[in-house]
Amino acid sequence: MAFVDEAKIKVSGGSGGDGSVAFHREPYKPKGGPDGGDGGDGGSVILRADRSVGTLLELRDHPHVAADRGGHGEGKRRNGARARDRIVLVPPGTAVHEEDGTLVADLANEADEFVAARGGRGGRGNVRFATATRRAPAFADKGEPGQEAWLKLELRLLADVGLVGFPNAGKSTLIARISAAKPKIADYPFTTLEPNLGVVQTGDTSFVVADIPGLVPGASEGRGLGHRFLKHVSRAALLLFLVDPTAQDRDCAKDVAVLRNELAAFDPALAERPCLVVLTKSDAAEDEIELLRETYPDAIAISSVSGHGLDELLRRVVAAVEKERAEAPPRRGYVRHISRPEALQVTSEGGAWRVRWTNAERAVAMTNLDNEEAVTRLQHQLISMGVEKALLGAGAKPGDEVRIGGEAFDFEPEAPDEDGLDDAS
Ligand SMILES: Nc1nc2c(ncn2[C@@H]2O[C@H](COP(=O)(O)OP(=O)(O)OP(=O)(O)O)[C@@H](O)[C@H]2O)c(=O)[nH]1
Ligand SMILES: [Mg+2]
Repeated sequence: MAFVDEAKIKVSGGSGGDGSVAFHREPYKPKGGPDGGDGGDGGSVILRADRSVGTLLELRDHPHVAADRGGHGEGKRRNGARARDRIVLVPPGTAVHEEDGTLVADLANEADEFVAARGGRGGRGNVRFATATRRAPAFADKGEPGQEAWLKLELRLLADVGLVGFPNAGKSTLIARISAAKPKIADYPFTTLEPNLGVVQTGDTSFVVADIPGLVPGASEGRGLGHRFLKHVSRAALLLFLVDPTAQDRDCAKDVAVLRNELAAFDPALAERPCLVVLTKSDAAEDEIELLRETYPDAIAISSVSGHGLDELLRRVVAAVEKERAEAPPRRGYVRHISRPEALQVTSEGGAWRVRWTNAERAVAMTNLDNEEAVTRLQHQLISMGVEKALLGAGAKPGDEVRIGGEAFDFEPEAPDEDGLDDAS
């Protein structure tokens, strides 16, 4: 399966169901009271980190995610059904950005959740609008529209151990030998084009190894491929620097210094990470390895072909991973709850007035504009919210066009009255 580490998705919460306009009917009783029930709430779109998912492929191919709308209310005070939330599984390590790049959630651990688009509230049925002076309200709320947003998801693999090395150093061969990963292996550079993850099981400990494309000098300026994938090892507890003693085109004694430079240019913290130097292909390069020992006295020599040195390598890796796990607190994923203070705004727009304010837009969206009573109530709501005052303050004149959300109205200002219709709830 292809590895996909970025996806842009559109999430849409379900709208609330409409409230019902209904009147009680019973044989021989001519005038029943209102009994229209409320609409149900719409479902929310929720992103949840789950280990059963390894890539963002599915979301990249199906970027539109919508939750169902709530059921409509009905007569006899029957409320509409609440829609179920739509749960979208993403790999642990998925970071969520808004369109402008703001990081809003980091779903780092299993079961971390983020409400990506809230469903709309159900509209109230006409039974809820009955008062002493308005016994037979012939209107109800429409359901509130669900939230919508474009989000950018970015996957940072949660590798415990990152394999870092020049192209052809033997990274993929090593991961294939110690885990069930089956990467492509070949005797030319840049064989690996996408990161491979492998789970290594040794005794009671299992850990995740990431094999990323080879780094070359200048990778941090965009040369080669490896740099783009360095983020996948940015959370690794341990880095293995793989040095290929058989390389002919360079001085291998300088490999680790060059690799470390490239890491530092990407993220200085990465260059400070605990690391082990691994001299590869020991079956084919005994003499060269002896020479390299002067530069890398603590290095482990291995052969992924003969198996030489692999037990010792795994022992040292497990010790480092366990030490890191014992010391490090569980990684904190987080969800930011952003509340953007929002002011009522009136601007002129092509000969009309545009009102921008979520509260007013929601009130309009929830009003059935074909119903005169409902429109009267909306007008009183807008007055008590201060919309009329703001329009007058901006210079609106009677008869001017006023746009709120997707609707347009004629401006007919009136002073707030006391007939009990004001309820801006
Ligand atoms: N003799 C010998 N050859 C090896 C060993 N490990 C890897 N090789 C060979 O080295 C070549 C490169 O191996 P890869 O595992 O593809 O190297 P890589 O580091 O993943 O390379 P890129 O993906 O291009 O960065 C292949 O021809 C392997 O067969 C080893 O332990 N002994
Ligand atoms: Mg490779």
